[in-house]
Amino acid sequence: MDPTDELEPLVRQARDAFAQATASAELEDAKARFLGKSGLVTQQLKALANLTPQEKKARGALINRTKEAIEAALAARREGLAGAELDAQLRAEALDVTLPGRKRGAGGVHPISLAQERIEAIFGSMGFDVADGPEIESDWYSFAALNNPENHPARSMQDTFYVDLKDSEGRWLNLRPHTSPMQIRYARAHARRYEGVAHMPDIRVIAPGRTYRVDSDATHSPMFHQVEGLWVGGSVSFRDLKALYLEFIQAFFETAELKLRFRPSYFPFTEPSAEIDVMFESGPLQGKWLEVSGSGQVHPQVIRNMGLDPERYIGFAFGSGIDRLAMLRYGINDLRLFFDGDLRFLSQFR
Ligand code: 2NL
Repeated sequence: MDPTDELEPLVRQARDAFAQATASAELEDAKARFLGKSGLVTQQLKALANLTPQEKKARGALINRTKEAIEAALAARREGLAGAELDAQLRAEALDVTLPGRKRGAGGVHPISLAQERIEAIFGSMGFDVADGPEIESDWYSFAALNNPENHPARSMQDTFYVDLKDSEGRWLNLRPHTSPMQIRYARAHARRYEGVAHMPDIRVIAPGRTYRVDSDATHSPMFHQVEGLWVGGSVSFRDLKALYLEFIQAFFETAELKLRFRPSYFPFTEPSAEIDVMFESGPLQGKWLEVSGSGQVHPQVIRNMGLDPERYIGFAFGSGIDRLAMLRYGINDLRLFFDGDLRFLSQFR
């Protein structure tokens, strides 16, 4: 009998066990069963002790060949498994390099800011300066300079936000309830600059920005945006205001198919005063008068508070809500959408 064949089943058994191992750890377990300290091959080697030197030689050689065959099978299986494991890992960690990259979200300009930028550009094109100033104001700029009577309800804490600080006259500072204070500041600086000069250039300015009133519901926000306009000169008239506002509103809404209506009203800082209504002659807002602004001839006392002589200078002013203009222009029906910060809304203006 060929002694080689006697241990052949052991080699086959090892090959089968190695083939069945599907992970490296299982393969090392299988190895231990054959080549380990008390493995089947080692048991064969220990059994040599009972043989004669003659027998030992032949048997030892046979066991060594068997051991080499098993080690070769083990090495082959190790290589096979490592390859399979690498394949599996590469499959699991596969990168699809053809996927589009992750974009950094692009920001956008808020619709109210878009509207304000349009307003600034339109009035800028008509020779108006854009004035910007403090949102925390003194009583004088917010109320007194604008001819507001001492006990006017607008000055009450029910209507105006006050700040826990006082001005130089000991009156509480407020969050400006309109941007008129900035126009007063601008007009006073202008008057001072041209004091004693024979031909003072007209004051043409708009003051857009944040304003504050104690009011909060579907159509009022405690913080809102206003644009006021002021035109003061030696011979400005209501028709200048009418032409200016018509030009502005047509440019803002990008249509000449609209009408303006000046409806008598009252403000402490203008006399006479008028509400400005607009009616679109086409489009989704067609046929309804919509209030878009207050306006009027600047009250002589307010002209005086600008540091100018009301006998020499006449002025016209208006005040419009930017939020309302933006709602009309972009077809927005709820003011609160502007301030919720919902990206589904805001991203539509990117
Ligand atoms: C309104 C009313 C108006 C003005 C604002 C104004 C400013 C100065 C002097 C005189 Cl510095 N007037 N601004 C005039 C009339 C009306 O706004 O309810 N707007 C939404």
